[in-house]
Amino acid sequence: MYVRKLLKILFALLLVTAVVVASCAFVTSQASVINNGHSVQAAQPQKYTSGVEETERAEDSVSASDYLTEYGVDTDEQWALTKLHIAELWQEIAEDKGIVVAVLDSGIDVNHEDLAGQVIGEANFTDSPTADDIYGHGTHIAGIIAAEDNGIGVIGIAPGYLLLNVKVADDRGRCDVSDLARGIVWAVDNNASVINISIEIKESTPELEEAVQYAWDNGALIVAAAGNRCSQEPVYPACYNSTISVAAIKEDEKLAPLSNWGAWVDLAAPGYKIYSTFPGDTYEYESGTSFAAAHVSGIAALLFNTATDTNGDGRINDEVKTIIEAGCIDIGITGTGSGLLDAACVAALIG
Ligand SMILES: [Ca+2]
Ligand SMILES: [Ca+2]
Ligand SMILES: [Ca+2]
Repeated sequence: MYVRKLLKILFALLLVTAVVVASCAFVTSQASVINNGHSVQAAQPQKYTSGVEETERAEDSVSASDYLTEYGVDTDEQWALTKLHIAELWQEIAEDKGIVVAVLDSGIDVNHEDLAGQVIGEANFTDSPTADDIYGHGTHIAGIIAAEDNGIGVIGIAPGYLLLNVKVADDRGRCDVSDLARGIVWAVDNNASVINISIEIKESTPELEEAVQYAWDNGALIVAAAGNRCSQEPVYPACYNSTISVAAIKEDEKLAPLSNWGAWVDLAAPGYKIYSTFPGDTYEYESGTSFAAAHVSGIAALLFNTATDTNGDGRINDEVKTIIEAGCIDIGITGTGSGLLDAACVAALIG
């Protein structure tokens, strides 16, 4: 009798867990899951060392990667920065006015050597006892967006920018949709201009929709992963109108394995074998639309420095969104919206 009761409880617990996972799966993370059998090797931490070799290469010809090398980027590790032509935008936007980016994820290793001092606020909406990143996903996102230009590790799209650590996914990468909604509101109330959400939810809820609307009405821009189900089925919050939904491409400009696509996708960005920060002063490669979204969030953060309220509605998230969606190039992939985001196009639009 006792055993039967115990089994019943166990079964109930399993059921609850399954519901949570199904309602809100984390976009990506473990390479084995997201790469569909294509294994991605985790790299040893590598330090940037400036040297003669890089300088000489920069003088040979003037290409996007040569510009990046001058900025101290290892273009082999960070191929995405070359693909995005990010240096073109860095040249246009020199000043950081203190733009804040919220990372709604599994937490951030706030003591990471390549993110130190950048997290200015944190909140934990999960059952985990800590806002720290045990799972690893959020720290990787944070590094793509804002890792410091400090001669070590990697360089983020918006290097050294201020971050909010908003933990809405637990230490196994699972997220409750209500926690996500509360995290969005918290991020807006704590002055986030950009909100990165690399989480996919199958169905909209009124609470989530309301939170996303609250962000838009208050001048914040949400960038969300299109999801990794290799499907055209919409996911949330990516699918909402005010949100920029991002599919993932590989270096060859083909859709990344498992990346969603569809009429509801706004654009694409690099999201395959992306090298970035990982908890404990380490660095790893990850793949998925999560990381594609992070690149777009970084570019959005840069743009918040220069965009002006041309339509006079009192906020600039609409202008930033318009510039980003116009700053894409067609890569001939159905269901990737405006195409591949290109910082050179973006720079031309604001220059
Ligand atoms: Ca760095
Ligand atoms: Ca959208
Ligand atoms: Ca406006």
